Amino acid sequence: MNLANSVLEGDRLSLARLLTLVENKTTDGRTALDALFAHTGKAHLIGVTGAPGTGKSSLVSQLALHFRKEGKRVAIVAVDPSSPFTGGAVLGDRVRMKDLSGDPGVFIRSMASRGSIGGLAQATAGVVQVFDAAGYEIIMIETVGAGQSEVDIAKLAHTTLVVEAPGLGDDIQAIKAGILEIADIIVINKADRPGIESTEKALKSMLELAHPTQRIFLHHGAPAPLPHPKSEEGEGMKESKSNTWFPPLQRTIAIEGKGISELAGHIAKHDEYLHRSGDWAIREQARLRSELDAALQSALMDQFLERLSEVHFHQIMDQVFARNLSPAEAVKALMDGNMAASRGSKLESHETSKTRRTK
Ligand SMILES: Nc1nc2c(ncn2[C@@H]2O[C@H](COP(=O)(O)OP(=O)(O)O)[C@@H](O)[C@H]2O)c(=O)[nH]1
Ligand SMILES: [Mg+2]
Repeated sequence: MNLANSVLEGDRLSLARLLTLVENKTTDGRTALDALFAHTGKAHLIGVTGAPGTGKSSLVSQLALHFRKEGKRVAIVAVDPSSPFTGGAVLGDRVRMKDLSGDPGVFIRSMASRGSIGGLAQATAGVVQVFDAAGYEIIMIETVGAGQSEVDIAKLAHTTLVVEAPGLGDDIQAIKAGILEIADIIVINKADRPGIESTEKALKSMLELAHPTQRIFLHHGAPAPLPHPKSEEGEGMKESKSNTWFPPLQRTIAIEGKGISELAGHIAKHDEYLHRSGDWAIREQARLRSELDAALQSALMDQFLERLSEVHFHQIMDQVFARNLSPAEAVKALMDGNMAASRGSKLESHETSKTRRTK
């Protein structure tokens, strides 16, 4: 039976099986992804990132409940590269997400952490594509905001929420400027906790510093007019009528479900903004372009290696070790050698590659 088709028909068991195949980067998974590709591009991908303990999982659960009330199907992808096993944190998340279990309109998937961080981002992208094709309108991706891997995963998202909370160390410097740069919406969770005022104040001033220069949308090459970033409490830093988006700040108390519908409102506004400004298409194209580049690079590398004579490669390497050839010269020699090989004896190199493959 065709796995891709049963996923399109809404079969949950097939969906779970395909997610595993895709996560493990199997050939069957790849084939199914190819078949599903034409059905993707509809979902709103929402990244949720921030330090451990800020309340990301609690927020994601609450948002999922909210979107379910709007009748939308919701997929949740939890990514935690810092934990080598699918234990602890993820299990806790699962328990907390119990309100959602049993709802056929919700699918929760934890990414097992294996292989390289780049590999994790790639596997996550595949899993997200499967959910998209399977008709999940909202896909939330929870990542621990710690470094480049999260930034890579955040690039997948149309809308990125950065979650902060008071009391996670008094030092506001701990809030990485880098993570604010990827924020479309800033959530200050645990608004029931002391220190909320100063956390919010610090975030506001960091945002005002960061934004005038960094997030101006260039419309036909000309800078968009700058809206005034400061206004009354609660009304500040929202999107203006122009093609510019200033990340709004939203307070929430995830454990009490407070601020959730306001947060969902900001998400809806960002969605609207992305379409109005043309940013949605720009983000989609940039993402597909980099996917294409990565696939092309690896295909070219495979093709190159297939034609490469191992003996020749080691000879060249030895020359580099002896510092007779620079790495750049070595590459040139290898490329020239391969070109000659493919020109001279296409048949023969085909034979060698065949034998090499069957080994
Ligand atoms: N006081 C308070 N605690 C919260 C709030 N949101 C989450 N928590 C608690 O903070 C802890 C970490 O939450 P979790 O959602 O797992 O955070 P994550 O690590 O960012 O996914 C849990 O014990 C939650 O119950 C909140 O708004 N207020
Ligand atoms: Mg979590």
